[in-house]
Amino acid sequence: MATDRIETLLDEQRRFTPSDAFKAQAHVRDTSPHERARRDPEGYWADWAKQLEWSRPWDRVLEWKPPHAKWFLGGKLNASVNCLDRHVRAGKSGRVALIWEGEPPGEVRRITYGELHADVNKFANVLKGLGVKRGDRVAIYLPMVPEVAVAMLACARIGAVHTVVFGGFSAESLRDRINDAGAKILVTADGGYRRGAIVPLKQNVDEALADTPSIEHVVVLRRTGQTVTFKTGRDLWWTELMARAPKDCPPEAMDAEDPLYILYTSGTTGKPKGILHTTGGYLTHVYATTKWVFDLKESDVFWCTADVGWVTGHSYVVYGPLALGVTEVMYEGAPDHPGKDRFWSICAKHGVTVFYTAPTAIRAFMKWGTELPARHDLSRLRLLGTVGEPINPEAWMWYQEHIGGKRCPIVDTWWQTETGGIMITPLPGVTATKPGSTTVPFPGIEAVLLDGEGKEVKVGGGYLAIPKPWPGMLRTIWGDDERYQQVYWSKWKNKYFPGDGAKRDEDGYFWILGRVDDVLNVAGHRIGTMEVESALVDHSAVAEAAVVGRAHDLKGQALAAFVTLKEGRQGTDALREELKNHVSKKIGALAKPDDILFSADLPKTRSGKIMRRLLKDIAEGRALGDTTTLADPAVVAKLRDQYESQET
Ligand code: 7RM
Repeated sequence: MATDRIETLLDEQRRFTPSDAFKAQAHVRDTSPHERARRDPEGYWADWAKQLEWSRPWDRVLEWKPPHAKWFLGGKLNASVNCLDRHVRAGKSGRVALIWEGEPPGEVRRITYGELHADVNKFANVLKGLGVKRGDRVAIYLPMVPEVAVAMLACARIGAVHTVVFGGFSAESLRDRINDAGAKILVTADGGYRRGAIVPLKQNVDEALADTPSIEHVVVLRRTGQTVTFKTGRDLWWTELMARAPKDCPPEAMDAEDPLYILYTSGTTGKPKGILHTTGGYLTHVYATTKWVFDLKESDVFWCTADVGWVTGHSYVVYGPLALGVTEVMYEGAPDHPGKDRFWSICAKHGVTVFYTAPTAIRAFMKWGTELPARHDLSRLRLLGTVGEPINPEAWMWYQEHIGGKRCPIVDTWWQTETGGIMITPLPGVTATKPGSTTVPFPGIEAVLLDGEGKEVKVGGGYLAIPKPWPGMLRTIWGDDERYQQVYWSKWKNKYFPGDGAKRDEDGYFWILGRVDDVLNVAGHRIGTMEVESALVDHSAVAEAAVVGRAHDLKGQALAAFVTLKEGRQGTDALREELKNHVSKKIGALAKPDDILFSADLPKTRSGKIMRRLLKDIAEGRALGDTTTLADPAVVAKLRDQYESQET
């Protein structure tokens, strides 16, 4: 405890100020935008919105009827026009939008804004030809290939709402998302490459589609060339449809508040939430943050390593960078394929200048050693970013030294699927950074810390809260506005509750501590404990299950599952494997528990609540040395009694 405290104090004192050289070229060099935004937040956001192209101007910037906000009311625009047409019209059609690297080494495609524009127009016509209309939902289950951006922007062009499902999710997860969204079309591929192996996307699709009444057609992209089964009438090849599609597709004029996409994210129940984002405010928010947080210019090569299946891929691979018209890298595969220096070889080869990744990746790079980045020329890098989970100061320092060559500022950006865009972050030419702190809110965003009673904490620990609406905020949970109100807006009056705990230091800097609800963050991926528990009890041997997060060096958190078995079932190693695979099949490999602990009973409070703190202590080796003794009900009972007096 005492050393923790000392380290904290040291962290708070260790500061890095942007160099004069960085400052001199930065978009933002002083705190005047923070002040301007505080004085007139609506005018400030309207100035950002004016940098986009609208086919009709808005009548009003903001309508706030808590907990529902509308931004840029009456305004009309199209996201694909903002990401493509206006750059083409500005004479930038020859500019490279995507430098794509396939996982198999040597495979590179350079796609210009002009080419992307042409493909998006054609694919928009493909979708129209399949009967997709404004407001219809289209599910996308693709690997990290340029076509994923084409499919998303084609939806945006015709006013269809996309819902991208991460390729690592299982058939059942895909089915549930398709059904919740009521998607009419599914866009997928024969397979995708991952660590040299093939992810059988189409096979998962066939399994999922046994029970998805809303799906009318499946568009299949040929990526791996493996043989797949085709259902005549339902399944169609991407290339064949594209070859026949008309070239031009006039964009739909969308209302600023028309839905752009639904993205599912884990919550505290077993059922993922369909986060709904709309058009005008979202695009304004991601445009502004892409420009200022990543300080992007024409000369930059940006690389955000996130998969498009997550919100980071939506906002900082597709909509933000393309709205800004920059050149960016998109990489299909794993960071350690074929070698553990793949990311650095990509950075060197394409001259990446701004690089954005997750702490879990940085910790893996640390483990793999400094020799790997040292082998490559990373001198073009000028700015680094991180997102997804708290970064430990040690990893921050390593990133700064071994990737950034001590010359690159680091932007540690806090935000969520729900917030749409970055919320708390340094501005790289302005903000002094402290390793482990996300620093201060982006101009135009407010954030506070509240205690259990909802009183503001100026310095110290508390719950993070966002007291004012912001342009990129989620508008609702698809099909369940009551849940939207309950999850995010019922803790305090008219303040958004993100579910994170944080502390604030004397300088007003935020240090995000992590989730305070039953949501875990495993390797930067959000997983609900309930989802994993439901998957476990779905197995015929399991009577009851409780899942907790335990500290993990690389992943931040790992999943520990406590399982009680039905009468007559034995807790064997074989069953342990079977249960892990069962979860993988139900949800996806990302939710596979790291540990399965068989327990005679699950310790519960008198009111029947599972004692998660006790389970966490057991999983982390504090409460019980030898976990096998959990098979003895007397041990569980004793632990429960010891802990119950401490639980609140
Ligand atoms: C973008 C994204 C959101 C949750 C959020 C936090 C955690 C994200 C940071 C962070 C500490 C950060 N969306 N989180 N960024 N924690 N520092 N810079 O990750 O919806 O998938 O996850 O991730 O707990 O609530 S997400």
